Amino acid sequence: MASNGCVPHVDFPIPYKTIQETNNHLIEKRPEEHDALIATLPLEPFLERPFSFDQPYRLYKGVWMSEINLRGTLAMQQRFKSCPTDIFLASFPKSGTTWSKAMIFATLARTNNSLNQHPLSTHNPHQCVPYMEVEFATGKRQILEVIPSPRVMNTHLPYSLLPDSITESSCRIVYVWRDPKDVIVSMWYFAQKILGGADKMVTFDQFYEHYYQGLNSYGPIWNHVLGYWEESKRRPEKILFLKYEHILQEPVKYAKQLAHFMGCPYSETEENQGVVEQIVELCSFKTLKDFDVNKYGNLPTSDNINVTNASFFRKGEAGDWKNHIDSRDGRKARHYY
Ligand code: PAP
Repeated sequence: MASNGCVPHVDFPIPYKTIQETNNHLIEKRPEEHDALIATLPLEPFLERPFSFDQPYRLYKGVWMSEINLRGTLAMQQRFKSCPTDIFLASFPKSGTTWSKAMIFATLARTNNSLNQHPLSTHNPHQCVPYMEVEFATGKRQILEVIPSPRVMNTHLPYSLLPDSITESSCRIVYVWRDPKDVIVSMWYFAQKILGGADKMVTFDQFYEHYYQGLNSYGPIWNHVLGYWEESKRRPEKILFLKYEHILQEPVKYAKQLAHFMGCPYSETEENQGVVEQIVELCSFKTLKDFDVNKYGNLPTSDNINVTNASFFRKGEAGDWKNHIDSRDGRKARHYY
């Protein structure tokens, strides 16, 4: 261990799945110390939720969260210790998390792995980069501690709920956001895949209305984006604020910006050899979607539901909302501008 408690640097990141499999002995009992507090928090006021999981949603400091994520969040706020070299990917769900996980991981993993036999060809990006709240909620706090530096971790928490150890240290945060209308459409289809069809869901109008009112997991989305945007203006060296639609338009430009921000800029030689383009290609929607692991694999989840790796790859485009929202209710759509 390094003197600051962080595990020393390795030349390339190891997929989190591998670290987890070799450190199962570190799994602890699920944290329960905040359950009494959680039980006092307001419950979701709406009867029909998009997901019919057992977990009710609670309102904590203006943010709606499932009880399990909240349990993880409170444990994380209390116990998480960041390292200066940590890189956090923060995002609202369905804003480009999978893609950004792949890009960050591949940017760091570009020296020792041939891009042809890259871990991303055999691991879903979510198996490479952990989702912090869930890891804390399921007793895997100590596994996060043994990830070699530089650790890459993902959170869906708004800036206001991040542990002080993240906001007050010199570690970096990459934030990706997306047109909220496309976020809603993307989540609508994702939920259908998980639940096994639209007939198990609320109607799209109800689903839309929940988001519109901020009554969704990690919602309201507006506060989420605004919190990171404001902080990125204040501390641009701390937060890289990226937009999904911009990356789609100019992936090479943003891949370079990402590497620079992460402290591992591309060398002139790498640029001349086309390494940036290769990484962009490796992480592209089409390449990732076509890997067998993303066609047939599954992810374990905290809610004991079955999430297929394929469910993270649908269209991968900007503006699909026009096929759903305008045709239903143009008045609502215009509120977003
Ligand atoms: P998560 O927050 O649950 O991990 P996230 O990855 O943010 O989900 O969102 C999934 C969306 O990203 C999907 O959008 P869609 O439903 O509108 O199609 C998915 O298709 C898209 N996506 C996944 N990988 C990529 C990629 N490599 N490039 C572009 N878009 C991608």
